[in-house]
Amino acid sequence: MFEKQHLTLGEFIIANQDSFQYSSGELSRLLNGIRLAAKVVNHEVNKAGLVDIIGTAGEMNIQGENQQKLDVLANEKFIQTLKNREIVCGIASEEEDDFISINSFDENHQNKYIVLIDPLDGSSNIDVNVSVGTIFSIYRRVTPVGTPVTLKDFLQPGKNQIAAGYIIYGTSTMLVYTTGNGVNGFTLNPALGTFYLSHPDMKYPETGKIYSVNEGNYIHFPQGVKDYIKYCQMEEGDRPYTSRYIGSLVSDFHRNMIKGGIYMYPKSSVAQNGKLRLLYECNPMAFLAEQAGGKASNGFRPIMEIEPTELHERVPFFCGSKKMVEKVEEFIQA
Ligand code: AHM
Ligand code: MG
Repeated sequence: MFEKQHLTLGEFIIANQDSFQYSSGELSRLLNGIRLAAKVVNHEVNKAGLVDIIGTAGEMNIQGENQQKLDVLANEKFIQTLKNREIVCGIASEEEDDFISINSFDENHQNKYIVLIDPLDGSSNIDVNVSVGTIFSIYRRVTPVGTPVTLKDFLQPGKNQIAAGYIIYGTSTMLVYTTGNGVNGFTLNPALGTFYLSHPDMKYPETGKIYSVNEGNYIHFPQGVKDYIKYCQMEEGDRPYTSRYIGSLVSDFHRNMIKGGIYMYPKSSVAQNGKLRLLYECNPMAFLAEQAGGKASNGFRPIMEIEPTELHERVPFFCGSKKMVEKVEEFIQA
């Protein structure tokens, strides 16, 4: 047996393969593919300040936002790695208009997993040296194996997720993921290029003292959200809370999971469904949050119960320590 603190990510994946209900080694290969792509992207993100690689690529993505060069690169690296290793039958990316079908005309192609990915989230932070992240989400396809994937395979509710996780390119690079058996975090030793289990069985504190929201949008928020923000700022009991907002979902989520807190991206009078994407951002984070004892909601119902209707759909998002999410729901539903 390995000492827990000395386990590498590769060893951990193998060690846990058998505890996975549908174990066939396929998911392990897929997670190993993500591990490899994460290392490549980490290398690129880290040298961003050194070479002339930052700046916009001059293209707009499907969301109408300026794409940074590193987004494009991260997108390519993840897609390439997953394609080359022939471990998935389909990929959808926040940076691509449509999903990608892999080996769609090969009847012998037995792969049953699809991946949804936000290759580099929080990309407005890249050129100011602030942490960004990759978010991924894995499902089993619902259409028959050996046929081309269809939109139906991608439009599954979050509760169908098999695995989800993120990579945070921060002061250290970490990979945090769940396969439905709790959440484990691995830190990259850059000298060796190896991820080590550093945060076993991560748990959200039941409640916390941090709220994370873009308060610049306050005036546009629904009344319930405004009232909750005022509640956070009120001097009573353990309040006022601390406001912390990086503007990089992975980083804000990671801090709140460790310290206790809530992340909010509400709908507003200028953005009917908020900003975050259900499939690429909210569902994977919701799966991680619930596996860590936290909660994720659109203000009315659990994120993972929402039936998606389109690939790039957006939803209001409230995620964090259980008691805090329940409190904001109370305000929203009042
Ligand atoms: P992106 O996918 O274009 O990077 O946008 C997602 C990011 C999140 O990481 C972050 O929490 C949010 O957008 C910040 O948005 P805002 O600047 O509106 O507060
Ligand atoms: Mg994003």
